[in-house]
Amino acid sequence: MFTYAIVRTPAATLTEGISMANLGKPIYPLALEQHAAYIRALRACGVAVTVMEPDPAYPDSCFVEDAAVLAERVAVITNPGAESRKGEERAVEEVLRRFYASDQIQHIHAPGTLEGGDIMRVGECFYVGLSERTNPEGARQFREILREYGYTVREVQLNEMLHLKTGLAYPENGILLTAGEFAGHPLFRDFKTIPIDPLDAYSANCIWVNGTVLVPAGYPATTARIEAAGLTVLEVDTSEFRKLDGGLSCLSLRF
Ligand code: CIR
Repeated sequence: MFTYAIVRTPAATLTEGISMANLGKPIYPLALEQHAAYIRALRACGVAVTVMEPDPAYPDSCFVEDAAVLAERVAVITNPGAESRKGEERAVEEVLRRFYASDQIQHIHAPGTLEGGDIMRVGECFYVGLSERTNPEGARQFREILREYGYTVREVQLNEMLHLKTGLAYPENGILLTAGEFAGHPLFRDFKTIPIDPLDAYSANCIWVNGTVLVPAGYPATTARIEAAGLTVLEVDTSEFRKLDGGLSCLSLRF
């Protein structure tokens, strides 16, 4: 269960964020509205939300998930792989110092790079995607840190997706949502897999929050499949974040 979440209000420079989506620029006032609704959804799931101030120097900084990886016993501050995002992690670390003791805070150091979107937790195991943003050295450091705190790590090579959780979500209960290059992946054959339609691939990025699965609004087939698996769904509109390849998981750190 999660007690806390950290989010960061999008800055007006959000419109300059990194994007491969080809969906145009986000509409800033609408992004702010959607962000506020996202916070309400987290609170409705029973977590206390810390809202960080926006930082216009970092257009992508509302995607706080990439700046840290959190577990009960350790917080790993990342070194983002995208040049324009390096440094976002410092403000996130400051906030995390309210929740974690100094000896529970560890760092990924250059030349290692790692972004939280490449980490998917399943119980005591953390899957780490090797992507354009997370390099083998970052994954190696992550493995060493996690081992020290009693967790295990498994690596997954990415070939197409931005981040591991761009195409995968674990809504607990042994269930895995899979899209794109992860559909039928041998590493995940022991899960009860819910395949996401290729045209709805964006909606694979869902989050489990204390018994409720937050699903992006506008993907009825995905919602129906998750509900058919016996899970409770809450839809949240993230259309403006999608324009920057950002989804539900990217917008918060949950712990
Ligand atoms: C980026 O390219 O870094 C941002 N525009 C989107 C980050 C999405 N984060 C995530 O999937 N964890």
